[in-house]
Amino acid sequence: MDYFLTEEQIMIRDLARKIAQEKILPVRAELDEREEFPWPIIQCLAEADLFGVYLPEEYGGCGGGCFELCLAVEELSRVCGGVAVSYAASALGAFPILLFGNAQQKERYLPEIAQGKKLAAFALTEANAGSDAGGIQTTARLEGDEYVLNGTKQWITNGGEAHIYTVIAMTDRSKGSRGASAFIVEKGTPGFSFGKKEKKMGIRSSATRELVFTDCRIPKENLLAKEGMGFMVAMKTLDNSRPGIGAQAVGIAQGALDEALDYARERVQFGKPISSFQAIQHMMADMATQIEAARALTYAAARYIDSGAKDVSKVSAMAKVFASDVAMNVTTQAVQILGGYGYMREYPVEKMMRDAKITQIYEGTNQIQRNVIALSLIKERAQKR
Ligand code: COS
Repeated sequence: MDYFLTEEQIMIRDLARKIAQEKILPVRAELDEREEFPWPIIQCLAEADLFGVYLPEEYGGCGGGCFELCLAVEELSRVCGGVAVSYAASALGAFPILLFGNAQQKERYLPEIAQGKKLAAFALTEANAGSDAGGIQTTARLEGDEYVLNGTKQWITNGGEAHIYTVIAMTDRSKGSRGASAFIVEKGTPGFSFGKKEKKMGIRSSATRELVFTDCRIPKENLLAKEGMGFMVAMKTLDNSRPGIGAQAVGIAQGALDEALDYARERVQFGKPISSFQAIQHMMADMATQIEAARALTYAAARYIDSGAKDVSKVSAMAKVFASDVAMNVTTQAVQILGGYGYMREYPVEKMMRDAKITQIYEGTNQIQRNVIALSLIKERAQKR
């Protein structure tokens, strides 16, 4: 398919593909096995200017948007979902600053994120507030010129590795989700510490940790937008970043199909390559068709966001839900095509299947995405009448 990429977009895609092939492919199994954060690769992506593809030029970025970010995420994911999410989570952490930061906050934080000198992370989830994001318990109390943060965030991607954290905390619990606010917290701030690194099923080279705030004092200038806008900041951030999960899912699925095709062409049973059997051919045809549909929807969603459209929640959720379900299905089919070999760690498809699973869960479970889509449909219909 031709998605009519500009020269710059082709350059971004090809650069990410080259780094994925040359730097990530040789080490992905080892990173997965050792659950090791890919700092040398992060360095390489930074040197290639890939951390700034979605950021404005005035802050050291390349002037692209969600679409450019998706192109890079897809290529990295095609080889390793764990490395790709370590890269993408920095954008997730940067979106609240990009979308809601004032000029000083943007000038202070975005250039270092764009250069990949510092990673960012986004902290919303807590032990008792996952799908029910409005139920967060972490508090931020204004005392003089400082906010004092207390509470614990759970399962934060890039936790411990990132330097810049955008954190959602309650400034007025009595107001429910309207009492949440968003803050920037830097690593090294007294009272801000990290829990142990989580052991995960997939995306094992990425870092997932708790963030612990114990009377952590931050300057009041680190409030993003206004008090009470934190839930909105979080929702708009997720609206912008969910097509990135779609791109991650498309990449993982494409990587699995590539492996299945190579294997099916070489594997001989009953005297013929298994690619000559219609049962295998139909599986691969369905996999390829699903991937192309997921890619088209993801690209359309990202471009719609970049167009400046206001109500992007529905299409963003659609890209995430569809592509992640495709990734789970395609990677499972790839393991099936490789048979016993597919189940072995020696072949990459078992890792791809493990990596695919999280795309149906993080940045909002697929059940929540369906709620978002359904509520938008109902609202749109009501507005038309
Ligand atoms: N953009 C702007 N505003 C939004 C919004 C969006 N996408 N979604 C909701 N809001 C606003 C609503 O308009 C409402 O505003 P008012 O208080 O002014 O009426 C407010 O936010 C609360 O909305 P709602 O009542 O729909 O919130 P709920 O508590 O029912 O939760 C869901 C809505 C479930 C969609 C939300 O909690 C969610 O997205 N959960 C998943 C969170 C998630 O993705 N977690 C993953 C971890 S982060 S990596």
